[in-house]
Amino acid sequence: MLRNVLLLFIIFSMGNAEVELAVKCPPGWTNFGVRCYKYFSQSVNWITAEKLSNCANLASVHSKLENDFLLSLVPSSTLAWVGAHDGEQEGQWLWSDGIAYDYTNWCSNEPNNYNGAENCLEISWTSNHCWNDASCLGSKKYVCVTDM
Ligand SMILES: [Ca+2]
Ligand SMILES: [Ca+2]
Repeated sequence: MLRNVLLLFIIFSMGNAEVELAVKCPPGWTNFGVRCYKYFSQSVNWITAEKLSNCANLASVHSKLENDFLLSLVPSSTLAWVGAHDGEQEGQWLWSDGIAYDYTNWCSNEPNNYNGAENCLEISWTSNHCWNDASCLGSKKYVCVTDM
């Protein structure tokens, strides 16, 4: 009996822990998995977005589910920066938050490094809402990620 009560207590405690995790995103940020995300509607170039103090990192994307989640934060027909760039070496894409580059959703014929000068990743391009490499100097809205 005592063992069962203990077990129930442990399960109940774990349940509470999950609830607590889910509400730990800062105000205005949305939880997905174990991280928090926020769409910012001012338009800035990629490096400005990445360095803004209210943006821990531009978001990284690691699954279709996460990609769909990010798109749900961005108004339709709105381009938004996320954190991948190939500025160090052409074609070698990295996420600014250091997490492995293990998923892509490029539009067909992208990334094309147009004019030899497209090193930053924008999402929600074309009606397919896929990825495009764009000039990092362009001003766009952006999505950030932070740990809980
Ligand atoms: Ca490039
Ligand atoms: Ca492109």
